[in-house]
Amino acid sequence: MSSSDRPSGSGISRRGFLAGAGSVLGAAALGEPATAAAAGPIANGAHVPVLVIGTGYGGSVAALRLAQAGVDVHMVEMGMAWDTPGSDGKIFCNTREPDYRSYWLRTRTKAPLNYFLGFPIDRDIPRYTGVLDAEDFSGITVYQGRGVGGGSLVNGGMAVTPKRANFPSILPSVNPAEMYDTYYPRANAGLGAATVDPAWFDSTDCYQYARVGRKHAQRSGFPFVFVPDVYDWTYMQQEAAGTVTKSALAGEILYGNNHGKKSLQKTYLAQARATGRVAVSPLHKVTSVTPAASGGYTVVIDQLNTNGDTTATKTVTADRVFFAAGSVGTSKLLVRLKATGALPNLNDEVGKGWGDNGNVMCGRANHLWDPTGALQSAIPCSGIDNWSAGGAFAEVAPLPTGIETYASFYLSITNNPNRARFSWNAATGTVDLSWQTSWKQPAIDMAKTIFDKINAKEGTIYRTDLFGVYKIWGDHLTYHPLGGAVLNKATDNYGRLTAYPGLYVIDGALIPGNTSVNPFVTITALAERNIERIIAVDL
Ligand code: FAE
Repeated sequence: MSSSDRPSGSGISRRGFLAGAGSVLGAAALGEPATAAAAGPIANGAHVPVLVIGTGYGGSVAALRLAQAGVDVHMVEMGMAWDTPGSDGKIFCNTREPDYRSYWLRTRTKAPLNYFLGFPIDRDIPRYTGVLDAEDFSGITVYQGRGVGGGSLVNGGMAVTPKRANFPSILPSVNPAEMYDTYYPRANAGLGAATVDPAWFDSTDCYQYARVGRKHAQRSGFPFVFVPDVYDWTYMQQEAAGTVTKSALAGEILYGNNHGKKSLQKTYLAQARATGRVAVSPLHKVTSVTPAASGGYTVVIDQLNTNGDTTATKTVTADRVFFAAGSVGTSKLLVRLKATGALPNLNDEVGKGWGDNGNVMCGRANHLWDPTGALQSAIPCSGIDNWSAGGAFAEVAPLPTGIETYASFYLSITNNPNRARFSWNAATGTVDLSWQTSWKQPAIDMAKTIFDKINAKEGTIYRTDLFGVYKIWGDHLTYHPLGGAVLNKATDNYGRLTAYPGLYVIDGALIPGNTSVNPFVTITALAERNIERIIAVDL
């Protein structure tokens, strides 16, 4: 399929971008004069005060706070705007029916859970700049969101603040008091995190799977905890009542959510655009940043079409550049720019300290008297906490197949100590990651501290049909890449790349590999902390 015969609405016109911004972002984005936003995609030769690479959590926080401080910001995003419906009237496709919108430049899906009843479930799709990237390194597949909003487009929205006791091992150089008194509350408010109403949880069909998870956890003596999410809980209750279009209850997760989830497009980015000082260039990928002769930095950007081809290469200058391309995106850029001489003075910590947040998946086969429900909300709302005793926090995850599976499914976050390193491979012209599949074994052992015990208590077994033929553990992937430009090592204690005044890292690359829970609240809170200092001191 060529880019010209895509289903209608798949391309991005400037008009569609602005019109969509109105419909998706709400009135907040419309009322202001939008000086910077009106400028449109960045022009070749442009000069901007601040350029932000990437539109995920770190980038969105930086853009909003800089704009509120009166600075014009241009955000450059390699993925699409995701503001225009396809011919089916929907912006995103469903997890059960992945189409051209699902994957970033793949011709076959690569579902995290890729088998069911022992049969492979991946299917052919047209190559397209879809919303979920399954990026393969030699020992691990790293899932990431692609588009305006970054990971917030594809993730489960679980907005978890780590326990304060665990914080010193998460970010050792950061004062816990300032995080827990100021920046975590600020981040949670900005993201719109809230917890499910426990009474509704107890009565609704769509969380039967989580109630089974609770029963099994508690019977084995594990604390079961409700976990905040950025999904609009009122909307979900209306879905269950049948009064609004179904989204979480229609299996929308992983390839985008069309209604209730408050992705960054509806929160930080909407506020940022409402200032009139923030412009976004979707389908633009930064390939180089280097000091400019005249001061500031020269940034080279490839403009992409929906087939992933470069249609134009633009060179712009910026006084300051924020790397917010995600742990993998930022690390790959910095490692390559250091090795190829564009930013040779970056220090030797660049590329180090990468971890997978200890992610490992598994399923359990329940007895016939413990059905988990044909209707499952795709938005998780709870977890099993065995961090202090066993090094594992397990999200009670949905398996929204639309049929009764008698399966309990879990994504565990574990205290896996292994860390990998990104390095430049001159022979292939790519950045490699040293992670090895066998490095997941500590994560499996930690997850087993929960599930071996539950299985023994319940007289149940692990599912062996979800990740291959007779394979128990989903140990080939992570949803939570962290590190690669670690705070106070590759950067100073606020994300400054000190060898190059005006260059900053402000995303998950700063966090050294683990947050003990799902990471985006910590990424957001750290970005809030750092940008406040940078605005006060540097600008
Ligand atoms: P991120 O959100 O990845 O944004 C980086 C952006 O930069 C992306 O939009 C990229 O397309 C863009 N980019 C990359 N390289 C370039 C370039 N060269 N030029 C221009 N743009 C570029 O970074 N976390 C939770 O806390 N709770 C959850 O429930 C949860 N569920 C998840 C489920 C899935 C399936 C996945 C994939 C992730 C999940 N996460 C979850 C992880 C979370 O989304 C992730 O930690 C954050 O999105 C990372 O935020 P950053 O700002 O670091």
